[in-house]
Amino acid sequence: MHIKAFLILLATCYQSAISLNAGNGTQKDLSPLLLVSFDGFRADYLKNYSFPNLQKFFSDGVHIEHLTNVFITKTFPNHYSLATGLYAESHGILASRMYDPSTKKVFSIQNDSDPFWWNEATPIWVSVEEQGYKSAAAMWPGTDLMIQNHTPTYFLKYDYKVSFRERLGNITKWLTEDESVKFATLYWEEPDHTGHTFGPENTTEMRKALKEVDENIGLLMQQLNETGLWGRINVIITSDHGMVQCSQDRLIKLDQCINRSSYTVVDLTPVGAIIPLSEPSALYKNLSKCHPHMKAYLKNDIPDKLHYRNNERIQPIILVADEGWTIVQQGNLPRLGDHGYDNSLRSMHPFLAAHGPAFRKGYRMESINSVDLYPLMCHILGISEKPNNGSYSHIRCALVSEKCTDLAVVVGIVIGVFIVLTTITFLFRLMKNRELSPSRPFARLELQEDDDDDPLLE
Ligand SMILES: *[C@@H]1O[C@H](CO)[C@@H](O)[C@H](O)[C@H]1NC(C)=O
Ligand SMILES: *[C@@H]1O[C@H](CO)[C@@H](O)[C@H](O)[C@H]1NC(C)=O
Ligand SMILES: *[C@@H]1O[C@H](CO)[C@@H](O)[C@H](O)[C@H]1NC(C)=O
Ligand SMILES: *[C@@H]1O[C@H](CO)[C@@H](O)[C@H](O)[C@H]1NC(C)=O
Ligand SMILES: CC(=O)N[C@H]1CO[C@H](CO)[C@@H](O)[C@@H]1O
Ligand SMILES: [Zn+2]
Repeated sequence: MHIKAFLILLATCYQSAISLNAGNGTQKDLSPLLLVSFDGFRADYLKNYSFPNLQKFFSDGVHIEHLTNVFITKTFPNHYSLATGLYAESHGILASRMYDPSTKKVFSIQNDSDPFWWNEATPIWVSVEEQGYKSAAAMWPGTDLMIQNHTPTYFLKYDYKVSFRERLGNITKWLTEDESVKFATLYWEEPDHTGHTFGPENTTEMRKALKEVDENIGLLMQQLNETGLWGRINVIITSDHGMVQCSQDRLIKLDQCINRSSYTVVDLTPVGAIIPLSEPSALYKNLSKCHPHMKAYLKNDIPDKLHYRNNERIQPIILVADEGWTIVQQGNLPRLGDHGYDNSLRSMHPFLAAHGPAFRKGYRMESINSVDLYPLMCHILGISEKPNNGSYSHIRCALVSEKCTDLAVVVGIVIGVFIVLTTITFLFRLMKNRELSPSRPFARLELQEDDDDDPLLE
């Protein structure tokens, strides 16, 4: 008994020593974490095209079929949600084009470097730096500018002309040359670019683009292998949003409903951000009956489920086009494929795959919320979470360190046990009935015979 108590005490001390160590920036053997995004990788591309390298990657790791991402389903808001675990209204990067009414500042993805836009949240690379580790980044949105007075220790200035191979080369160099780099992130523009240009229903062009994406994943695995990182690094491959086909006959033309002199456009499609220049109610009334495939909301009436209301930078009127519809003022279709629509649409969802010592092998999950990734990454790195909208419990079963039993297995076992018990009970009753029923009249007699046979009575 004493020995048992001693062992329990020993185990407790050992465990707390581990958890103390995990939070310390000097921990040498903590596995680094690499987060990779292939922009606009719709979840179901995985079902409809071939990805030999990606398949190999998650056959030995984790595959989460689709991520419910955040509204609006655009690149910058969603990359910042992956890095902060926050909805757009809480991290402040609300769209590709923003206007701040109190400072009159304007944000666009070409002019994004003012920390003002980003400082409402703390992305994971900043927490990593504050914890005493180093981080490295190759063009993940927001990593080439100051956020709360930090950039990653190593980063590349955004330049779409830099090849995937070069971005990857820089990342693996930083990871191997400096052991205190514990978090790295890598961004690539495809298949988003091809999806916009040709539309996701152009299977010829998509097949070409997705083949290249898979080759890049192959290159990633190969380089990590050659540098000795493969197997001891945790790698997450994911994306920000999906893509849907647009067309010239699914246009919503604002000029047919409202006068250009009555409003300013901050952002247009598929989510419009409109500032009325006079009384909003008349403008709102015209917009709300403008087109059956477009919804108009006054800021206060934006549905809760979108988590897109509580921020100064959300404009007084928001327009949301239905899946595949495009809002223009007048004129032609700007893009054959687009995203940004309601985040409950399957076509807007990306996927996630993970591989490394922290992850289970050959594990599949149906879905998580994209904001759940942030608490998972904090857990893997042993750094403390900032307040966020994600939930570690949704995704913890992807980790080897968690004791989880597959729900299907549990249900299977329960049903199995139930069937066995029922069968046994049934058989038992049947046998009992067979033995007892015909012999009932003689039961007394048998008992007497038994009594006679009892050696103790002799
Ligand atoms: C970029 O945005 C800032 C405000 O955030 C603004 O002052 C500046 O004029 C903009 N630059 C360009 C080239 O638009
Ligand atoms: C990234 O790698 C290239 C070589 O592929 C090198 O020329 C460049 O200097 C590296 N950039 C940084 C910032 O280290
Ligand atoms: C796909 O795009 C190519 C290049 O624009 C074009 O030639 C081809 O007709 C398109 N295919 C479909 C099915 O739209
Ligand atoms: C999201 O998280 C932030 C930070 O904790 C919190 O302020 C906000 O209320 C949360 N949003 C929702 C909808 O719970
Ligand atoms: C026990 C231990 O390793 N403590 C270290 C934790 O990290 C700080 C610097 O961040 C060191 O000063 C401690 O020695
Ligand atoms: Zn895009």
